[in-house]
Amino acid sequence: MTPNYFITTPIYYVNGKPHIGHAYTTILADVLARYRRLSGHDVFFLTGLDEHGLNIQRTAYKRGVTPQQHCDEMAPRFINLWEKLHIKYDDFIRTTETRHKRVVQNILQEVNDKGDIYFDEYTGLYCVGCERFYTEKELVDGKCPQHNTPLETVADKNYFFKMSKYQQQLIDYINDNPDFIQPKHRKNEILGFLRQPLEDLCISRPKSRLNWGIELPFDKEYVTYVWFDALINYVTAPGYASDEKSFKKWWPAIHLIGKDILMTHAVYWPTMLFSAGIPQPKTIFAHGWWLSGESKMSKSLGNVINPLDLIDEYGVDPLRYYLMRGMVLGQDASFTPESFIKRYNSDLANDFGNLFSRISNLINKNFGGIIPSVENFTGDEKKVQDESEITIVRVNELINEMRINDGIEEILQFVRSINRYMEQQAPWKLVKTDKPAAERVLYTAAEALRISALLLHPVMPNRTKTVLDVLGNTNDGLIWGKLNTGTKLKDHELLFPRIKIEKPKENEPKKSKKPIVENVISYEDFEKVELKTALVSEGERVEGADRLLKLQIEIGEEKRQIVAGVAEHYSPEELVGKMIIVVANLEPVEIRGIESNGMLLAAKKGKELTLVTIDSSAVKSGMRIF
Ligand code: ME8
Repeated sequence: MTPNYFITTPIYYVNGKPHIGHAYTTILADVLARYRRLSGHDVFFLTGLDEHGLNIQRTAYKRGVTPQQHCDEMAPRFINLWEKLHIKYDDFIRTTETRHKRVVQNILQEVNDKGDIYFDEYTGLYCVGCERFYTEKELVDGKCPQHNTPLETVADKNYFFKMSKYQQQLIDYINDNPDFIQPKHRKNEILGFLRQPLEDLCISRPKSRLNWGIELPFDKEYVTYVWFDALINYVTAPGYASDEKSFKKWWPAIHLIGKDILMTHAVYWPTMLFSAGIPQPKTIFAHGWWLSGESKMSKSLGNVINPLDLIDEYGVDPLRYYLMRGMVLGQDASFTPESFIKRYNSDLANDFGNLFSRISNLINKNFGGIIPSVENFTGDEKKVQDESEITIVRVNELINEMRINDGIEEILQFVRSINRYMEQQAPWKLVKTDKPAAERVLYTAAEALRISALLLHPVMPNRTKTVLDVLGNTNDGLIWGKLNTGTKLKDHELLFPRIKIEKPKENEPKKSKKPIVENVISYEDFEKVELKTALVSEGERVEGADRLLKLQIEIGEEKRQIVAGVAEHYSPEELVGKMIIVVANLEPVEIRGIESNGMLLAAKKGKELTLVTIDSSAVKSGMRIF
């Protein structure tokens, strides 16, 4: 029977563009899924989007669109990025889909029928970024430990899930199943947390506060808390409560997550499953973060190169390779463009790419491009074969242990050993003195190259396919001796052209290494911003929006309309006649269905806000600010 393998990524919030963090976890899941397919597993790889909650509702309203419109506009951005990154998922779930809403309501009803839900009053500190409550003890300097932002005090009557009831059961389960939470230090973190009494979980939001969610099946005035909704995606997709056979085939899953969402996955989710009578996931694996300096990359791209931008210059596969080779799973890793180029040049251009070019050049030059067939092998060739077989077993073990970076290094060691074998045997000399020996060496090197390409295929599906296509052999498996002799090599381009590192010119100003402030931008970037003086000619409040004013402004001869969030600080009358400063070259946007063509400058501290105005008769509207 084919073994089954069900792997999931978190479902991502659609309140912003997909970023490197999203890309990392999804590539990781894709690589693991591909390795499993390679070793004969039947694989179900699930990813998707988390579309409900306060954050999404606020983002949508800020943009002047409905939450559903917002989600529908964002979903293709993720889908397109996954296509670009060669992500081969089996299902893409969106929590606004009917199939998911049904399962969430079904589970809520079951948990309620079991007596695990009650109604109560609650006041708590809520982080909208994390979409969860924090206790005072969890805060760092009174702020959210993940986002370093102040929390909102929320006081409501709400429904609660009796999470505390399952505390001991969860502790026992974690202790009895050592692979349940991985890596080990994350398991210890959760067990440490569970030494304190576990609180119950607030699982509803009154519609008066938030209506963008799944309605509770037992109270129409409330929607489901976004995490209670989102986690259930993992059972909706394989067919819980809709396709029993499929659910039985795939569940339990391996959940890949970032360390930022360990608590929700390793405490909320298992207790929900206990209550609903659903078996636990096989493993919850929390990886570390990609950092730039000290900060989490997904939050701090202001001052660094976005790794996703490297794709256009160097291709998808080198980025996938770098991300997989560069992170020890479970620990944080640091991204720098320099380390990317170094890794690319050494592993891909020098080792793997060079081996491929050498073999194909020599076969083309000396054997008319035909892979030679060989009968009598010597001990040297046998050694390469043995090494290849050991590598296959070792890589498989390392992938099973979630040591992907070590697995890749193992393959590269093998590639380097073939390069050494080529150096020692020097087939370019042998062709002149002992043609059968040259054939033997080139056959062996080409076969070892085919095995390496197959082993690297899950990490770099595109470029390794080129190698396999050139060798005329795409999927004959990881068995030595399957190389198609007699095949004519196909033409190909250089697989990984070396990246030239340009040295700064003598008299070019040197960039200071460490920015003095975060989110540093270059002078060129600043120069793109057109700041201009503008005269406010008319103003009125925006109906139904407490914070917005609609202003007519004059920038020199040009008349424009802007919508500004200053109504809590200025009346429209106060602004008419004022000379303000606006960003004049911003793309127009619609706010609450009203076009806004620019942004005004204001100074803000806490709740205080003051417009930047100019009080000089020498300044006319439409002047450029430098
Ligand atoms: O938390 N390095 O969604 P999200 C590595 N919707 N991975 C990173 C990262 C970084 N710098 N930044 C983010 C949510 N990630 C919820 C999940 S699941 C039922 C609901 C990755 O859009 C990492 O996997 O904030 C993290 O867990 C995920 O992005 C968070 O994505």
